[in-house]
Amino acid sequence: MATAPIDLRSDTVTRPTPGMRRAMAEAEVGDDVYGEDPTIRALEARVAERLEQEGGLFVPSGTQGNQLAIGVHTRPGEEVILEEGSHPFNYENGAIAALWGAQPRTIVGQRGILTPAQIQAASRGVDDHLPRSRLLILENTHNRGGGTVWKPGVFGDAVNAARSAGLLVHLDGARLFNAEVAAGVPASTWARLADSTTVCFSKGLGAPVGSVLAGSKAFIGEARRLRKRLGGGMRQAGILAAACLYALDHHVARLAEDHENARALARRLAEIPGVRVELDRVETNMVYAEVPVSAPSFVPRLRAAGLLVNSVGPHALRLVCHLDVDRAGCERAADILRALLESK
Ligand code: TLP
Repeated sequence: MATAPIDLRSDTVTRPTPGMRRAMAEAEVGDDVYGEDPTIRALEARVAERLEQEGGLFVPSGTQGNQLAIGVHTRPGEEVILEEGSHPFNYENGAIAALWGAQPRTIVGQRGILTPAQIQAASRGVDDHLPRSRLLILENTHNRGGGTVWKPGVFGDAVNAARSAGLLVHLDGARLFNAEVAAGVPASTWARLADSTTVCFSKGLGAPVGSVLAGSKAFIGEARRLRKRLGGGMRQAGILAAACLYALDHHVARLAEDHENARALARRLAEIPGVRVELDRVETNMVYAEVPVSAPSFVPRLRAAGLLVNSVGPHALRLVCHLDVDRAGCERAADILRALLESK
């Protein structure tokens, strides 16, 4: 029997576990557009409490959470400052401009991390010629940065710089629980400093669908209106929220395993002649590796050999560890990659 491929393209590929499926099957549900789904309400309250926010809003995706935040915080023509490799700038299909008419202004960070001086320099003064700088978006962990964790003090300094410049702050915390586990401090350490935060359950936490956008009561009221406009009002979606609640209870602490697996994978890849991995960049569940061949043409060869990864540059691959791949799977992944490179 052929063995199943090892899928390290993303932590979004996880499948719900039997326990999660049972929780989904047993979920109490109602019509959430009427605000009557008790499981969704419970999830929103749990997340809000964990992030030290007044309220939460269940949304289908991290993208929708981020975009609702941008929609509430900005007006057309205003400027959104964000890191050049950030998700909302690169992977949300131009939504900042298309949906809200806001203008992105990017800063090149160090592995996704921005300094107060950079934030200050990117914020504009008041002048009839200039767009109004309105919102700063920070990403934790930073995906393109390597799954980087913002040190709490450094994050605090960035937020202070934003405040001095009169900016609101949104935190894209798609993998905020990875940061929590890696840094050993609660997710609220970062979220309580921001005006809004998105967290995702469909990444390393293993739920099939679902994110929560958190913020003040007034912010959530506005986000709820915009969610309806985007067609994001869901009905008996407690069946999905149940998976997210299950993930909060059972899948947060185990993220440490994914982080250890990523480090082990990175070390093994770094031993392959011609492969370059910055080991100190592996802070959570992601490994970025440079290979001595064309990454886009290497990916289909890896797939044929039973390893799925994404190419993210001419020579760059991204490998993401998650709950569906154990240590042995990660080691096998490195062995497949080595064997193919040696046979080239
Ligand atoms: N990231 C996905 C792809 O879209 C790139 C991945 O495989 O990593 N913020 C961050 C930091 C993300 O990494 C992602 C997903 C999102 C937001 C969007 O979440 P979804 O996919 O739920 O819209």
